[in-house]
Amino acid sequence: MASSPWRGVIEEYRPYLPVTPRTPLVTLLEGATPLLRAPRLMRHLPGVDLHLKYEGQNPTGSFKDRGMTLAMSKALEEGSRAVLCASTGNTAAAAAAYARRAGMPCFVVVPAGGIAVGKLVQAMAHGARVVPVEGSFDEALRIVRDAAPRLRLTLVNSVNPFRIEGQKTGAFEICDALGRAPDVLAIPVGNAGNITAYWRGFVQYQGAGRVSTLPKMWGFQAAGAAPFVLGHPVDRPETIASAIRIGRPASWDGAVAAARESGGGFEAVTDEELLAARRLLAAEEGVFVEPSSAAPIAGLLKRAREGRLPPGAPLIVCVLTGHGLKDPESVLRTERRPEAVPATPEALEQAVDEVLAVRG
Ligand code: AN7
Repeated sequence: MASSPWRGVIEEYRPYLPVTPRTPLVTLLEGATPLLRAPRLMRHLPGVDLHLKYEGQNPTGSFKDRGMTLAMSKALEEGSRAVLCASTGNTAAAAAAYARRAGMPCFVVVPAGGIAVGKLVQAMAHGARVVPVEGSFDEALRIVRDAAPRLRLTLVNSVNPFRIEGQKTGAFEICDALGRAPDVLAIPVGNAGNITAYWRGFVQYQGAGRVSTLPKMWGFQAAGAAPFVLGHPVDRPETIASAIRIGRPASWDGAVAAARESGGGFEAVTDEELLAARRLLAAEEGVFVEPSSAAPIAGLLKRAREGRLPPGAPLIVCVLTGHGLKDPESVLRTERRPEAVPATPEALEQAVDEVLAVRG
């Protein structure tokens, strides 16, 4: 008998979410993303049983869809006339798509020149009004928090509690797939909503008796935008990973609590380490992510090099937050565009020879 089709995260996890039978459902059937074992990467991580939660497989290509389905459903339930967010790109793409699904106008405020092209075109394609501001994401967030109540727009950043509630379903799916909680959850941290959400999800699942243990929460930041590593906000965050170019995270307390209560912590990785990890992941496992999503991989590789992997064959899950197609330009920093050759079998043969000769 065929298993019943996936109904999206609200229907699948309804008892754990703040919805009622009257809440209208705004969904693109997000969730049910793959949890992939990563045997080739594991060769670089002695003793680790590594799994990848590939959130790039969500409808708009990032984990934001989990939070947006709930935020948009609640906005509709509350009679909202339009939604607003600030974004480094993925929130904007998800808000734009789910707003269309809800039949609502959407306004997104982004740092001018500061978001990846794939995300910008998603927001445009879904008909959002994109407002680039001459400032950082942190300034954009300050502006929308100030303006939302005055303009009577529903704010759908992760300061909206329904965003966090929806995103915690990622933790549920990991536990359901493994039949237990992982020993470590490794996750990129920007505005810190997602690490807050995952921790809440694991704790809630344990409270409901669905799992008996909790993971250590390891948050990874880009070295130039690492307020949690430094212990204070960063005024001019800088990194190639534009998604996590954030200096004043909104969910500061939630992230600090997740790290402290779980016995985890925060670490930084350089842009070079991010790009190298992204490349390794794509080349060895066939999984393509945007630079920020490679942060946990880069962090684990760094710990392996420094002999700081935990003992006891730990089960580690890396949350790969966004699809590689979001940020095609970043690929051209490490890969050369192929040059055209004559349209002859000989030219093709030569190209094949070059590769197979290299491989021996
Ligand atoms: C791919 O879209 O903040 O720590 O405005 O797009 O929950 O902020 C995106 C963040 C990680 C960090 N990976 O998550 C936005 C935005 C990707 C992201 C993060 C983001 P949070």
